[in-house]
Amino acid sequence: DRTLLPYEKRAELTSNSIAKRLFTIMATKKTNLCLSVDLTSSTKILDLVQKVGEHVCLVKTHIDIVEDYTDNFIVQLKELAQKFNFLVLEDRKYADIGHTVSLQYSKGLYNVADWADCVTVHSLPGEGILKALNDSAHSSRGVFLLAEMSSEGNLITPDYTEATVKMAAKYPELITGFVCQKKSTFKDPSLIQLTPGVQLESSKDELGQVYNTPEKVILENGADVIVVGRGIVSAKNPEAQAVVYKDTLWKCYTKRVSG
Ligand code: 5FU
Repeated sequence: DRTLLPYEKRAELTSNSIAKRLFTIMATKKTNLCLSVDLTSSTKILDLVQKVGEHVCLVKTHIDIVEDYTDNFIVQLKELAQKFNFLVLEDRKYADIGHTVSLQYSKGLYNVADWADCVTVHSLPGEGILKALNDSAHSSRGVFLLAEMSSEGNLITPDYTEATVKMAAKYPELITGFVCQKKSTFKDPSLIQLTPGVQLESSKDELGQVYNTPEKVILENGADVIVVGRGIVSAKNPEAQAVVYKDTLWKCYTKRVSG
């Protein structure tokens, strides 16, 4: 059972450098919280990250929703990443043919390859998408492959999930882990389960997002890194709420690994 091993042990098993760093950061900072900073203003993002940086292992961006993007925004975000020791995940969910994805990844306005430690990728187009990223990403980069989604009625089937996990096994140096919802989705303890759709109370939003509790996703469903967006971002006091999430999530993890 991959989920019973502590993060520091799993860090020793990784083939991907970002998975190793992320496991190590979680063990050192004692946090498995990933903040999804889904805000559209760069100053608001930087203000929030300045406040919660010490409590997170990973900051997840959707860079294409930022209305005032500049290269300086990235410089400042990366300075905060250095200062607080967290990694940056651009949740781009690439889903095109390999050639196009290699351009989307390393060209254009955002030049994601330049700054994102890791990115999210759909397996839908087939292996070419991973070949493309393997060729264009340098060695300290990683990919979270989407094996399942949190949203209601999504079209991913068990066969699709299984084929996705098989595809990932061909690119051990590239793959950091899976975006998924279930413990049974994969077995390899060197890979990281990134699970979104988490709030303190189970609920739904009005557009199909489904929320499970920290206890459920960590103790039953095998989540290693837990993505929280609006649970923190929309709170009255995001900083205080980040601490609540961090403590709750870490308690579930320690319970899990202490058997
Ligand atoms: F791959 C996925 C998924 O299956 N569900 C998600 O919710 C990604 N996400 C992202 O996590 C989504 O794009 C948001 O950025 C974030 C969840 O935000 P929330 O505010 O906690 O619902």
